[in-house]
Amino acid sequence: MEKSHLNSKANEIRRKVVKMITHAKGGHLGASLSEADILTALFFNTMRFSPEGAEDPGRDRFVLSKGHASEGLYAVLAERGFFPSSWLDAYLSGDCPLSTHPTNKVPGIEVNTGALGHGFSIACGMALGAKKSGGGFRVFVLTGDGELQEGSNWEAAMAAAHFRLGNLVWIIDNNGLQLVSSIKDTLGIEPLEDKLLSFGFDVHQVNGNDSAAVAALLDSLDYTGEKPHAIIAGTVKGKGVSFMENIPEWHHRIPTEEECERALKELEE
Ligand SMILES: Cc1ncc(C[n+]2csc(CCOP(=O)(O)OP(=O)(O)O)c2C)c(N)n1
Ligand SMILES: [Mg+2]
Repeated sequence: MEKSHLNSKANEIRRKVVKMITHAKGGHLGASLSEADILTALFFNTMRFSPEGAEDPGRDRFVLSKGHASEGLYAVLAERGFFPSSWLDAYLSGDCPLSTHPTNKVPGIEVNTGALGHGFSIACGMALGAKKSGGGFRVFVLTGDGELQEGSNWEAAMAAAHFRLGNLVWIIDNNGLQLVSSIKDTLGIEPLEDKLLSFGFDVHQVNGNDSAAVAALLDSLDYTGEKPHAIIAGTVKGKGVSFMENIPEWHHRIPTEEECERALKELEE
């Protein structure tokens, strides 16, 4: 997809997320709106991964370590044709395979996530596997920023540098909020850039709510080098809906029908 179309595609993803969560009366709205542009850049621009090649051993891999934000990923996968859009309407109902957290029963999803702090380690293992087997694929992992309070991420970070995983990209959805409050008031993670540099990463900052900018950055990385990449993606939790942006309760509040309508209207503009 042309980079100039990515931002409107991300907005379309947001509309689907709002509808799914309102209809199902469950999910994590703020987190899915936060990540929409990053996922759009990955799945509509960067990754060599398509429904036809879903089993191809050389496909790029993606791990949504912040698995609670499953709705954004489901909407993107449906739009890319991994499964029918009707599944989004059935989210959380009956025997629909789409549950609150991602599982590999869903086409396009590689690993089960939701317990924070595991996805980055899994992604490191995948990237190491690609290097050892000569598989040549790249691995992209999206963690939250609050998620970085889990110590396992820092073990994974050490391993990524030690094993020179230049084919690994760690994207941090840096929205400043976690479940009920801000990260800085709970357990701060700053100075994040200095930490990542000292761990041996090739570090970049980007506006994570500008899908075209994320895509351009991902295109510019050297995936054949020795340094793993880390992207600090500045985002807003609840992005795109004025009355949800930066409001902690929208981590998992469910919109009323009226709020849903208002949100969809804002996302059309
Ligand atoms: C190990 C673990 N502890 C707690 C939770 C509950 N939980 C779900 S989302 C969340 C906050 C995550 O914040 P962040 O990583 O910043 O993601 P965001 O929603 O802001 O994108 C927590 C604590 C969990 N899923 N896993
Ligand atoms: Mg966060």
